[in-house]
Amino acid sequence: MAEPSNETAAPLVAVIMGSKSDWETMRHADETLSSFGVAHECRVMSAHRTPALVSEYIGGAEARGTEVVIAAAGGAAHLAGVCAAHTTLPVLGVPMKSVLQGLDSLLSTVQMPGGIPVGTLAIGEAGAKNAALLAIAILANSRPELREKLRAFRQEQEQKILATSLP
Ligand code: RP5
Repeated sequence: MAEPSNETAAPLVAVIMGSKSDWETMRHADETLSSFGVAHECRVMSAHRTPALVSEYIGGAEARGTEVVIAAAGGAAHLAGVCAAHTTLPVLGVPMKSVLQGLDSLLSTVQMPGGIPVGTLAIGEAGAKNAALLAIAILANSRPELREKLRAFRQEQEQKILATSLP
């Protein structure tokens, strides 16, 4: 299994997860960001096991040049909400599969009271991939080259469907 990567200085996207056990899912966010050439870093930190680290890391993210935070957690998944409490950067939450198939993670992540938003993606791998794509779409608002890459990626998907034939 690949290890969580620490890609570059000044990452545009911070990808954090509550446990190393989330990496097998969150590597899909890492791979998607890498495939678009987006500087990012992946770290393990936990809202309840390392609360001071989360506060310090997310509290300083904007000053380091980070523009989007992706936070993944499972179970009583408060990591994305805690991140959102510490920054006004956009925070994208990815609910991890769990003993309750991720429904607990989904509800814990998505049900933020009005005022402190978390943009919540699908449970598991699809959410990890889409969180990265949504982060790229946010960055693309001020980076035309990323917008072009997103258009090309959509066209690839379109072509795959158009080329599909059934037996
Ligand atoms: C959460 O608890 C983590 O995000 C992970 O999804 C879940 C289980 O963590 P481990 O017991 O595998 O460390 O905090």
